[in-house]
Amino acid sequence: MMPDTDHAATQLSPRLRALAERLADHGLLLRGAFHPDPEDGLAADVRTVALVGNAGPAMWAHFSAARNAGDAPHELDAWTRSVLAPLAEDLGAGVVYPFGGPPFHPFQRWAMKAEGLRPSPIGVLLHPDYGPWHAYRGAVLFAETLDLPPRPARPHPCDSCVDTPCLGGCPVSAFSEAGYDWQACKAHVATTGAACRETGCQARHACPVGAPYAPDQAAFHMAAFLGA
Ligand code: B12
Repeated sequence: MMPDTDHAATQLSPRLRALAERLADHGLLLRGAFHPDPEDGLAADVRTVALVGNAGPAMWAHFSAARNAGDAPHELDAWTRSVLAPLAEDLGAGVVYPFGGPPFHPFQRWAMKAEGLRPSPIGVLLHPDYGPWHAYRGAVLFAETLDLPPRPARPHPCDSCVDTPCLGGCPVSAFSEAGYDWQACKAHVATTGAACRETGCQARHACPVGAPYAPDQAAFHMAAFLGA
């Protein structure tokens, strides 16, 4: 992710700067951008993909103020569409979302291209500042080849992590070399896993990097996970 400074903002191409400014009105972040290859599965006339996401408390504050219970069980997805669709249209761009599948757009692969992040041992991409506490809400698709935002190289925090507390943090050992046993995870969260349900994934909590979501946001995401 780009540092949140005026200096970084002035290094953005005008259209990406306009996007970043409009996103900030809703507590969302321009996470980075890339020029897609055919393997990204997008139409040939898409030349720049700008990833939109959340980290820190800002999105939750905006969403909480605007949320509409009538959109349950997909309130956050509905809010995301209501923000991103008009914004993309104003910029003469398209938009796709991480939800709505299968099939799903490969947002994690795109994030690796846009931001240079790498996965943690538990699958989620680890951000040097936000740790595992961040996510993607959409991708704005431009037909123009825009200059990409600067992407300073930063160390991947997992490279210097010796005892992988995330892997030991899951009460039902859902994460292993064999992958993610989401059925075991979900069964626990739905029944005896009150801590997971109320405060968020305990494996993510065990990671020392980044500040966790507030309990109400974490509980909201875990409820969405149970409904998925
Ligand atoms: C299906 C899905 C799930 C399934 C996973 C099923 C499975 N077999 O692994 C379920 C419903 C279980 C799930 C759960 C969660 N997910 Co999920 N999920 C997705 C979704 C919608 C599609 C993934 C996919 O199939 N992509 C298609 C392939 C082709 O794309 P890809 O980028 O190459 O796929 C990579 C990932 O799938 C990744 N991967 C593999 N195993 C795992 C395991 C986990 C836990 C994660 C997060 C990723 C991951 O490796 C793939 C290869 O690069 C993505 C959104 C998206 N569109 O990508 C979110 C996404 C991967 N999920 C995300 C998150 C945060 C979670 C949760 C942590 C949510 C929560 N509760 O807070 C939970 C994990 C459970 C927990 N203990 O908290 C985030 C990850 C963000 C990040 N920081 O990296 C994403 C990107 C959604 C978003 N809006 O940002 N998820």
